[in-house]
Amino acid sequence: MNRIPAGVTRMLVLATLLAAAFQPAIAEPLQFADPWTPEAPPGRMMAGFMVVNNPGDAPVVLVDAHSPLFERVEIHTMIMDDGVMRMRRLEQLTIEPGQSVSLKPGGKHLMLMRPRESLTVGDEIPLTLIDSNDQEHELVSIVRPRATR
Ligand SMILES: [Cu+2]
Repeated sequence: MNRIPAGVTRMLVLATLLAAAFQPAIAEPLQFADPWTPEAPPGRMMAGFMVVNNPGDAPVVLVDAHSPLFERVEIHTMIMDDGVMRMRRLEQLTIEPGQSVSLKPGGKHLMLMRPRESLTVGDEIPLTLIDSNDQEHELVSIVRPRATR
């Protein structure tokens, strides 16, 4: 019968507790409701719309995005400039804990630039959003007819 000395058991428990304490804080993954992309003529840039929810208890700061189907993906917002709405790149998009941010036509959006292939209604666009902790958040946006929303 093998018996583990009490001292060893205590050390194992301590090691386990220490390992847990020094785990880097991993934010809960973001949730994406209804990601969609309006159809666009071939070769044109496209947009990504959705509601991003942060179910965790720490803010998530999105800093970058990419997709295998586009050469470049940026996070954009709309600003009023001399009476004209213009798009501007956002370096950071913060989703506060327990909160949602809507990416929608006329507002914040993902800008899907320089498509690598033609996409039509029903196609799926894999997207990866990267936060300030280098964590990746995956989603799939569905191409829909432009007029339905
Ligand atoms: Cu844009």
